Amino acid sequence: MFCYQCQETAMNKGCTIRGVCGKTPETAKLQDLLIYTAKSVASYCSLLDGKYEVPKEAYVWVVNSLFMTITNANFDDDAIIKEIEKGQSCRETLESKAKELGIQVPDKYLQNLKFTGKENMIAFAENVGVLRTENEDIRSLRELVTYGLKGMSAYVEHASNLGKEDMEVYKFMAKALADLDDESFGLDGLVALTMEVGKHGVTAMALLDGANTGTYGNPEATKVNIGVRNNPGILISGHDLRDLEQLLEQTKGTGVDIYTHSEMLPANSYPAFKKYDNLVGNYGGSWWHQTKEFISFNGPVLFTSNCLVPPRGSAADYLDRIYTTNSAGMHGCEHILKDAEGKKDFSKIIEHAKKCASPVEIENGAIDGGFAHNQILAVADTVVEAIKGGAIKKFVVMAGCDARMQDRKYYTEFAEKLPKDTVILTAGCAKYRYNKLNLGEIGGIPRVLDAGQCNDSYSLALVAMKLQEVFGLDDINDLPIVYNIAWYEQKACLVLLALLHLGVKNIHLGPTLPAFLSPAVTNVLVENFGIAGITSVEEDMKIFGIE
Ligand code: FS2
Ligand code: SF4
Repeated sequence: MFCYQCQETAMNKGCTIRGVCGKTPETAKLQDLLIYTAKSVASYCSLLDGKYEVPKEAYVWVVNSLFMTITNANFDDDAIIKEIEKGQSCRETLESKAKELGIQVPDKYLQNLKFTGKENMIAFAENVGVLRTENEDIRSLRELVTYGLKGMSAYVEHASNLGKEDMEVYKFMAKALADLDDESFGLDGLVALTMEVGKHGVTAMALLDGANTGTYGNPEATKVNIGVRNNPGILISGHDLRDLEQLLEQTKGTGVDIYTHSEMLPANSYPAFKKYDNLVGNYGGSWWHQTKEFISFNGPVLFTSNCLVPPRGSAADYLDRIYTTNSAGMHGCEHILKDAEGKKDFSKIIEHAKKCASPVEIENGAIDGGFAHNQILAVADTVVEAIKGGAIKKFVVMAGCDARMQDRKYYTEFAEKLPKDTVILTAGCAKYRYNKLNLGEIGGIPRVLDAGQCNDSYSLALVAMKLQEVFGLDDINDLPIVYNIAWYEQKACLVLLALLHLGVKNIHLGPTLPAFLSPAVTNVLVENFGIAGITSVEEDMKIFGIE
């Protein structure tokens, strides 16, 4: 196996024996084959576009396959094999259509290639992984594009679950995948494709934002309870709001409480969810604490997307309490499918919860949430006055992901040491490094403004663009905003490319720069966009001009 798609990759080079995330070599290779199959289906979608109305299901399959390979989404070999088989039959249908229309199919579209059985799949996958590309710079850009597309798949799939789709985004994703391994695409072509991913990333982010806020209202400033009640509970993790809605509806009046976990925390700030008495609040910290926190939670946990950690040792005892849906999967855990209308039956989880003890309290109090674009813009006058009057000197975007590495303590220390006239803008699970520190307020505005999930990073871009307009600035980089982003998985890659597309420069990325960036590609990012890593808290404060 070879995988270097996330920040925790072994030795910051690549996982070759087993994933640090827990991915086995078999799972890694099956995921490589799934990506390869996705490229093949995407190539047919692209080839037929304009000549035949490709069924939307083909694009949806491509999106879901990409999503299944995101870090910590799916560890279930059987589910991945099923998806590969689905892709093969999808490709066969498209292939016959191409033949029927007399369209010449180039070799790279792999006519008649079919794999049967796990062993054959794994054997074939040896040739189609990351290392298939010899030139390290071409490989670096191909993977950067792939990870950006994986990130985009998450946005697009959650939006689609709420009935919002954009065919142009689907078609772009298919075309980008189809072009990716084209030998005629040199470095310049791949750099241009990378930028295109950022451009469509902004569209995908806006699509999901519209889907979430259009369905559930605009998040509003909320104190989110982090304590527990004395009823059995279900913990819902991941990012899918439609699943949360269905779970809240189905648990109404059953005596079973619902708690959000990790990236589902921001759901507590949506008006549509606040009306449910059975939504108690948020339980625990960011995703990687789950192997401890799921034990004390006592009840079942529903994963609606990443980030899932395969439990080991005594933690494995709770495996029978894990349920998955959408792209998430884990061998030995029940996976819940939707019907044709997108409805899911969670009765089994609810019955399971009734037999479990109530959660053990691990903390109490409340944390601030709900500062997505609408809420921030509602207090824009106060914010602008605070900037003009000098009460707010700088905004520090500390969005992104959290993960296990010790050196992520940097972000807690950075937040603690920020002067009192700075405000942190955040989104994603990176906030768990500092959202319980009580950093205070400036004129009634919390010093940590949480826009929501990593999927809500779009809010931060909107706020920056609004401030640029209010202050009449030509360049978004003239705002008193600096970017100190923590990354872990592939959605962060998409957010980065989207910010670059919007013209944001000098983004600092940590705790380490991606292993998949070759020195030459890193140079392109440094020279054109001022991308940098992190050093020490003190040094970086100086670099950011924070005193
Ligand atoms: Fe955090 Fe994990 Fe949100 Fe990422 S919960 S690192 O994949 O999706 O951000
Ligand atoms: Fe390694 Fe990350 Fe890939 Fe898992 S997702 S195998 S930890 S690089």
